[in-house]
Amino acid sequence: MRLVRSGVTSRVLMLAAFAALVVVRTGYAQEGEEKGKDWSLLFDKTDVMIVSRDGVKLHTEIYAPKDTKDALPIVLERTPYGLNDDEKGFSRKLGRYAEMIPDDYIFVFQDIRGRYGSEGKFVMNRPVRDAKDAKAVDEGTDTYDAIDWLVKNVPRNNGRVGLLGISYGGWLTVMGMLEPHPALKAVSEQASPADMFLGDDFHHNGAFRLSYGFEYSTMMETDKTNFKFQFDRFDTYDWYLRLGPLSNANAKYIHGTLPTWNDFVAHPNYDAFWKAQAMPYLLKKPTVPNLNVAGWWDQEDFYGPMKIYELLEKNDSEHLNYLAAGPWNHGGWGGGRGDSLGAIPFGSDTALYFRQKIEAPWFAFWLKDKGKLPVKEAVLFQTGSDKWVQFDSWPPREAKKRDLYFRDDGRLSFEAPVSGGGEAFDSYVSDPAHPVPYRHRPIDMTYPEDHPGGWYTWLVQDQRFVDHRPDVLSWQTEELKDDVTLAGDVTARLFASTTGSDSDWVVKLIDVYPEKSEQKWQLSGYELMIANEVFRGRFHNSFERPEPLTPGAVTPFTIDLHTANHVFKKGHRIMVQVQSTWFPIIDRNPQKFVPNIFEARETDFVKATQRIYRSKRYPSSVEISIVQ
Ligand code: PG9
Repeated sequence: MRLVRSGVTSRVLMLAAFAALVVVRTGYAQEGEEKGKDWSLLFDKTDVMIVSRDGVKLHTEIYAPKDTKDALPIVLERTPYGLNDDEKGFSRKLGRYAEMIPDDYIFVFQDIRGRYGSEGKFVMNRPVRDAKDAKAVDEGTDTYDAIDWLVKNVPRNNGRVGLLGISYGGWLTVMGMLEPHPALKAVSEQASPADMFLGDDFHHNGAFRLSYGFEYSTMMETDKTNFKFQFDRFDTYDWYLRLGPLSNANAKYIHGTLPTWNDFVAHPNYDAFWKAQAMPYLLKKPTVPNLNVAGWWDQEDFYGPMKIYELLEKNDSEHLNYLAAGPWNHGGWGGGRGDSLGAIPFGSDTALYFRQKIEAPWFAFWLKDKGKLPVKEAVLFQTGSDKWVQFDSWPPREAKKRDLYFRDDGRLSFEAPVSGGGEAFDSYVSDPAHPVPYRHRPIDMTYPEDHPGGWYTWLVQDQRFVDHRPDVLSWQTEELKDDVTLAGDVTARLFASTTGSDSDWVVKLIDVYPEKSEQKWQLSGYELMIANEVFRGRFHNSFERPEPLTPGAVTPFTIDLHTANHVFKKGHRIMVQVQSTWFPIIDRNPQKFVPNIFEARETDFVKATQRIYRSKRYPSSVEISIVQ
C-alpha cells in the first residue's frame, strides 16, 4: 500500500484503519496496544541514552512524526515496565496515544533508572532527595534532566513538554512536577499512589496487601525486567494460606533478597520510611496544570489520585488542578472502549470518550493552544445512571450527609436505633485459618500472562459469593422507593468489639440489583460494591504507634470509604457487609496483638468472636453524601 503523505490527515486515516485492532492489556503497565500496527510508517525513531546529573544513562526512545515541518510539543512518559518494542523496534506504548497522535506530538518514552535499558539502581518509589546534597538524585531530577536534554536536542520541538503516566508512571509524573522544569507545561497524574501505608498498593489503613506486595516486589526486584513468581498451584488463596506466617516468605522463598519485602518487614508502622514517599508531605501549591485521573473500581490506586487532587486543591489559587474519574479498573481508561467492566455495562464507550474528549483536548489546550478546556473542575462518570457529570468542586459542597444505620434482623435504615446499649449487636467468629476470600476462588496470580486474570475485575464481582458465610455480616435496606444519588464521601462508623487483642474490619457498601433486573437478566440480584475499605484495629489511635485492643471492649472505628458518584436506583437496595478477613489481598491479622505482624508465629493466629453493635448507645452506621 502506498501511503498518502499529507501530514495529519494521513495519520488520522491510518489510525482509523487500525482502530479495530485495539486491544487492552490490563495490569501494571496497562495501556492500549494496537496489534499489527506499523508505527514506522508514522514515526521516525531515535534511541538515545540521556545522561542524568550523576552520570547514570537512561534509555530513551524518541518518536517524531514523519511528515510535519512544524515545531511540535513533546509528550514524555517514564516507566519502570519497559518500552515493549514490537518486531520493528517501535514501542507498543504508541498505541496508548492513538487519540493524541492526530494532534501531532513528539512522543518520548524513557526507562527509569535500574529498569530495562537504563543504567543505575532501581529503588521502589525512590524517596525525594536531600536538597542539601547537590549530587543527590531522585525521579524528579531524572525527569528534569530528561526534559532539559530533550528541549535542547530534539529537532523541531517547540519547547513545551507534557508529562503523563499511569500508576507507577503517575507517581513518576508527580515527582516530575514537584520541582518542574520550566518547559513542563502540562501533566496528567493518572492513578498515582499517594500513600503506600494508608491507601494504595502496599497497605490500606495499615493492613498489608499481601498478595500484591509479594508479587509486585518479586516482579520488580528479582531482575531488571517484569519477573513472574512461579507459583506451584493456580489457586493462590491456597498458596498464601499454606505459606503461614509472613516470616516464611523470606525463610522459604525470597531469602532476604528483595529490598521492598525487607522494608515491609522493617517498617510495620507509619514511620518516616513511608512518609518520605507520601504526597501529604510532598505536595504544595500546583504550578503546572495537572489532570488527575482515577477509576471508580481501581484495584490498585484509587486512594492516590483522589488524595493528590484533594491536596493540590487546597492551594489551587491559579486553577491548575483538575479531576477526571470514570467506571474503570486500574488504568482502564488507557486502552480499549470501556463500555463495561466484568459483568457491568456502562451504556457507552467511557474509556474512548475519556481519551478522545477529555485527555487529548486537555493536552492540546495546554501544549498547542488549541480548542477549549474539556473540564471545568471535575468531570466524573456517574455510575448507576451511566452519564458524565461536570462538578464545580469534588466532593460537591451541596451534598448532605445521611447515615445508614445497622439495625436488627439485617436491616439497614436511615432511621437511627432509638434504644439499647451493649446487648444489641450482631456477631461472627473470625478464624484466620479459614479467611474470607477477597474474590471468588480459584484466585489466580495477580498479573497472569497466559489467561485473562481475575485481579482486574474483582472489585465489581458479585458479592453474593460471600454474603451467606457465617463470618460475613450483611444489612440491607428495603427496596428503594426513589433513586438515592450518592456524590462524595462515604464513611463507616463501627462500634465493635473482639475477644482478641487485634482485629481487621472490612466494610463494603453495595448496590443490590432487583431480583428481576430490567437492565440485564444476568444482573438480577447482583451485589455490586460501590465503596469498600479495610482498617487494621491496632492503629485505632495512631498509625505510628499501634496498640492492642482491649478484649471485649466496645471500640469506635471510623473507616474512610473514600468517595463515590453513584445512583442507587429505585427498586434497588443498599447493603453493607462487614467481615474481618479479605484474603490473600490482605494478610491475616493474628487477632492477638504482636509487636510486628511480619514476625508473628503460627501460634499467634487465633480465632476471635466479633461483635458489631447497633443500638442507640452504639449506633454503627455508614454515612453517605446525598445530592438531589
Ligand atoms: N500499582 C502499580 C504500582 C505503582 C507504584 C508502586 C507500586 C506499584 C502500578 O500499576 O504501576
